[in-house]
Amino acid sequence: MSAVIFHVLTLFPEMVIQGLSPSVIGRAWEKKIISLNAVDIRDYTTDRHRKVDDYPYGGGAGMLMQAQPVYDAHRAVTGGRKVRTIYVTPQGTPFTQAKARELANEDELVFLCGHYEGIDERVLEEIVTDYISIGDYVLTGGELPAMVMIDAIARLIPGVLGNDISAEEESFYNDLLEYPQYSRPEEWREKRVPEVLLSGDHKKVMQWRLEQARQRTAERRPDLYERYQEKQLLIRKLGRHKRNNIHLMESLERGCAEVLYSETEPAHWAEEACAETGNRIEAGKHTAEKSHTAAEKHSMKEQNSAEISILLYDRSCKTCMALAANTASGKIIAEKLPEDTEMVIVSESFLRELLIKRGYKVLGSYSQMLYTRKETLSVKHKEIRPLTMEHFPYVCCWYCSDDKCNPGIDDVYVRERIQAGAMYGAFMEGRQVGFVGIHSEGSLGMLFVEEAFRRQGIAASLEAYAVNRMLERGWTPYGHISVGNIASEKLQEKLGFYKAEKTFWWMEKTLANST
Ligand code: 9D3
Repeated sequence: MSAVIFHVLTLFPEMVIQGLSPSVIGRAWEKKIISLNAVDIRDYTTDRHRKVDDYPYGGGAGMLMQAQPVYDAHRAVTGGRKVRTIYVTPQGTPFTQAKARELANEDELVFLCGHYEGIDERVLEEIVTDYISIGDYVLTGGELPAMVMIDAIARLIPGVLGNDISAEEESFYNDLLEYPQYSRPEEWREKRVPEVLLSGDHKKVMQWRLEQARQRTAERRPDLYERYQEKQLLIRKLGRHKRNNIHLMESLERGCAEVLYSETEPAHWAEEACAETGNRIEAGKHTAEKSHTAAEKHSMKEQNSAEISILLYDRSCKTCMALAANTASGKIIAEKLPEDTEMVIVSESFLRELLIKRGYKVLGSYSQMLYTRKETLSVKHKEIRPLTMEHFPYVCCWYCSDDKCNPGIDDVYVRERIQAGAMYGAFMEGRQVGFVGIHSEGSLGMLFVEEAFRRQGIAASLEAYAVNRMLERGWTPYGHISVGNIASEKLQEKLGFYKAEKTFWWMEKTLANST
């Protein structure tokens, strides 16, 4: 993978370069993980006085940037290719972390910085794909906003910040502001560090921090706090069927998923659905037997088992998780599925069928297993550590080669997981013999041990190690195991995992996309 390129079209190129060079972003540039290209729009003017502005038609204060130099500068950078082009403007949509995540997936970005009172609308129509502002206040130009966005986007690119699970996923209390922190000395200007932090009681410390984070958020960001409370309510409701819903709960808890749809009181729908079938039976007793095929009966049972319908979307890995209490909400969910969704995890057969009609295909069926205890596991095999890119060929050799065995897994994905610090390897006297990983949507998986090194507890150690890493982050470890992979199920059970009653289907968007 080549470096992600940030082009900036501006009248002040040195401002952008000098602003970003001394920072972490500058170091990433040196390491060739990213590349910065500041282009002086003035270099592209055809005016012999190097003029790039003129008066606005219809009158009004100030000057406008002309279309021609902007267009030619853009053309010089893109060579006519379609490249995501962001006009930084006070008239744009506010920049958010979600937007940063979205843009971090691009290989190349162009930022256009305006000056004077703006830019001739015609060139904007030709080249701009996104209009973005950084907030409701007035600056003197678009350079600082472009730098702000580049900083926020670049730090999400694997390798820019270093090799641990990214700062993004690191935070314990997503959706809340950070708790207050203290360092030495214990007492400063008669202010003591809160006693609980000196107690050494890890559990108490966590509780105190969560409470502080809550209070702070409620006080300073009531908007965030309201969303947090709504999510917490959903998590509590999903918790009534924890084994079946842990993937949804964890996505919400870890803050990686947006709620695109939720319906927590569909009980009356389920009743209606039952009443309907009931009526049908009353209306034509002689056809009643025939009208209930095995599939229908199964579907009715499914309809009654979940009292929540929910659609979650993890933008970073373009993965949806859905739970539908009944076919009516199933239809709503199928409709609300974002255009760019690549994977969907479902557990209702009617939802699976709806998705097949929408151009998704089943990758495989899986059992969901979760580890609900808080205690870390003992890791017998000692040589286990996070993988770096030097181990990439090994993982690819054993994991990406077999398409049938590992659907949906490719070397791009493996690279991303390693760089996210989410893969761990087992070694024997320095030689790698296996690995395990945490998937982008949060489940434990990718377990592999070389044939010659099996039956020595290395797989169990790898799993235990990954479980411990997840527990450290305050996560509930869970994983998806191919239905029928008894060996893996047995291993998980031995470690203390429980299996959900439901079966889960992983579905992938097919190229031939029907509507
Ligand atoms: C008189 C109309 N002004 C709009 C409020 C004109 C104007 C003011 C400031 C035009 C450009 C600018 C310079 N600002 C940006 O280019 C800019 C910006 C900002 O000022 N605030 C927040 N986000 C951004 S992104 C680009």
